[in-house]
Amino acid sequence: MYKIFKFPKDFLWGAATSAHQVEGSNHNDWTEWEKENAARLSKKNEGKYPPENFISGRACDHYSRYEEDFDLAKKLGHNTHRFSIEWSRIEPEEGKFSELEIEHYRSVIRALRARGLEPFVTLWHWTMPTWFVEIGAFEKRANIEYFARFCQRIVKKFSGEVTFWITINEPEIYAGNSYLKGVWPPQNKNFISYIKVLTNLIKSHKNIYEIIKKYDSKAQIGITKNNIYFEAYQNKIGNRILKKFIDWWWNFYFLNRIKKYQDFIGLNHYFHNRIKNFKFNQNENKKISDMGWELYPESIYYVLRSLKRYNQPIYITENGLADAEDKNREWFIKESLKNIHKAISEGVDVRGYLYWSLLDNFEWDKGFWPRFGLVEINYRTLERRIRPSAWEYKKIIEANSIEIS
Ligand code: IFM
Repeated sequence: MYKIFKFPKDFLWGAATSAHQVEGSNHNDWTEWEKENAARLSKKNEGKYPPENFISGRACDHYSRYEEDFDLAKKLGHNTHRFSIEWSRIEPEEGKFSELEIEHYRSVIRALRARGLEPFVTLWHWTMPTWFVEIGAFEKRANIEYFARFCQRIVKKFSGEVTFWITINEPEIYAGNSYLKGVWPPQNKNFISYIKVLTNLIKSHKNIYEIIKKYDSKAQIGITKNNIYFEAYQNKIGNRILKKFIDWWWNFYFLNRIKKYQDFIGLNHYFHNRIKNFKFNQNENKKISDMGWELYPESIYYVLRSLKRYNQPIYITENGLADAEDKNREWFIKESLKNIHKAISEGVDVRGYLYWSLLDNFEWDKGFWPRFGLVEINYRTLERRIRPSAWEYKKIIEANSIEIS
C-alpha cells in the first residue's frame, strides 16, 4: 500500500547556490580570511584536509559555467533557482560600480528565464567587499547606507526582470559565527557587536524593502531565515521554558521585527535541537550527515507550523545535507517533503522547495569536503556528474507529488 501526496498547483521546485560558494575567482573579505587561515584550519583538523581545502579559489567556476549548470537544472526538471549577486564584483572599490559585472548578472537572470527557471535573487549572502569591512561593515549604523546604495543600483537595473528578492541570507548565522562564536571573519567575539550587527541588519532589510518597492511595487521580498526546531523533551516544564525563550530569540525575533516589511518568508532549514534536562542538543542522532548534523526530517513540519502565525507565503529556500556517497539524500528529500506536505495539509502556505544545493560547493570554514550537491563536482577537472538522488528528485517534480509506501 502506498499513498500519493500532491503538491499545490504552480509549486516551485529547484535548488539554491550562493556566489562565493560556487562562482570562483572572487575577491572579498572571505578570500582574504581564507588565505590567512587555511593552514590553521588544516592543522585544527589534524591535517585531514590540506590547506587548499580551505581556499575557495576557482570553486566550481560557476561564474563561467552558469549556462551549463542551468542546463543541468533544467534537465533535472527544476522550475526555479536561487543564486546570489556578489557585491564585491559589482563594487570592488567604494563608489565604483562595474557595469560589466552588472551585465554578467543580467545574463545569469536571462539564462535562467530562457530555461524556464524562476530566479530568486539574494542580494547579500555573507561576503563583502574588503573596503566595506575596513570601515566596520555592519557593526556601524552609518554603513548600512553603502549596502543600500549597492542594492538600489542592482534593483534599478533589474526591476521587471526579477520578481523574488532576498535581501539578507541567514542573519543570525552570520552574526553568531562572526561576532558571538568568533569563528568566521572578522572573528570579533563581542556580544555588543553581535547585537549591533543584528540590529543594523534589521534596519538594512527594512530600508532595502522600501527601495525595491519603489522600483517595482509587484516585487516579492523576503529574507532567508535559518529556523531550528527546538523540541522540549517530554514536554516537561523546564524544557518548555527554555524552548520558549530560545524560540523567541532565534526563530522569531528577527522575523517579528521585519514582519511589516516582507512579502514571503524564505525558510532555510537544517536543524533539530532537543532540550532535555535543561540542556540543549540532546538529540538521538540516529542518522547523521557527513558533517555530523542529525538527519531528522520531521523537524521541518514543526518549523513550518510555527511560521503559520505570520500568515505569509513560505518558500523553503534551503534544505539539504552533506552526503558524498549519496546514500541518504533521496530518503532525506522524500521524508522532508512528506513532512512539508503534512504542514500544507494543515493550512501552512508553502509555495516552493529549493534544495541546498544544486552543486557541491565551498562550505565556508569547512571548505570543500562537505558535499551538498545534487550535482557532484570533480574539483580537479571541474566535471559535473548528476547524483542518482537528483534523478529521484526529478521524478517528484514531474509528478508534483510523492509516493510514500
Ligand atoms: O552552505 C550553507 C549556506 O551558505 C547557507 N545555509 C546553510 C548552508 C549549509 O551549511
